[in-house]
Amino acid sequence: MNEQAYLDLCQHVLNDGHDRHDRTGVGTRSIFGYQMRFDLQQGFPLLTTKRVPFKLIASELLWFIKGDTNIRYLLQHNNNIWNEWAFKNWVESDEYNGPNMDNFGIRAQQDANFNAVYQEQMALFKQYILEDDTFAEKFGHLGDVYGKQWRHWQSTQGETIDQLKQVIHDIKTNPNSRRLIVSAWNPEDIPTMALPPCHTLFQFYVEDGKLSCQLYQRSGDIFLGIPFNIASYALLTHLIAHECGLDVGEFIHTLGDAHIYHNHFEQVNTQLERHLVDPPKLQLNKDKTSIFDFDIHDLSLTGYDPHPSIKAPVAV
Ligand code: UFP
Repeated sequence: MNEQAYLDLCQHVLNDGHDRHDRTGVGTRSIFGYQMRFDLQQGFPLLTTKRVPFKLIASELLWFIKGDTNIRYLLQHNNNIWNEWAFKNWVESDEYNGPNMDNFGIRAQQDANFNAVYQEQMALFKQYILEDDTFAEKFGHLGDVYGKQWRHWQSTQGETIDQLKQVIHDIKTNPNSRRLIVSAWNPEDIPTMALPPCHTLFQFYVEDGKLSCQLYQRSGDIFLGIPFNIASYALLTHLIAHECGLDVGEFIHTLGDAHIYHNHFEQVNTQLERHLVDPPKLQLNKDKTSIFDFDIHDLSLTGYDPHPSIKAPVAV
């Protein structure tokens, strides 16, 4: 079973990882360099030992594919995963005249009174983004994130490179190529990015009518981040295979610093005690041929009957 590869990673890091300090101050147990393989013919690799929210993963991926970097699309799909980054733009701007929001991330976790005020401001922010075009244009953009690098990489010559379109064209016309690569790691942009890309580079490989994809992820939060990343790239592989008239092969997940945060140990142990169930299956709308035309209603999962979700604090 595909999911066993993920559970083996968890167990390996718990047993053999190094306890280290990290940027967030939480501390992790970590290893360097690891690889998991998921045979996409065996079912869609959304974890079953805890519920993982597929719709959030799908709407975020469609947002990347569109080359969109404004959170408005995500909010229209009830997806709040990038809100804090855009909210920061607003509360640090001259136009913000509400209560002080310095260090809102940490304070909201530690102080219930502050959290209530923060939630109010966040609700207002979301409303403005959704209802006011000028406001959304000003404060909804996240800058140099995945959508920009995949679809609108800026060259020093002032040209825009559409890596995703190019790689799809190359898979169709030159499937044996060893250059089927999309890179989100743009050294020039790193200093101005809130979070330098975790999924840094991916490559495709075509064999026997099947499309495989390998991702190099420089940094992986094993409990919260990696389950999302596996499903996101599995979905991307399905979508591109669909457009190229190929079957799906494997998703190969190669990790740099793979870590479990010290405040996730209990959750990981709970998950490790659970039994695997059959993975779901993915259905794509056959009437759509280009991945750039897909929307959330063109994707569905059947047979997803996981164990309940497990809550854990996000390290910021
Ligand atoms: N992280 C993931 N997957 C992602 C993402 C972030 O695991 O897709 F965006 C985690 C990895 C790490 C933190 O724990 O977020 C990023 O911190 P750093 O930049 O210090 O590696």
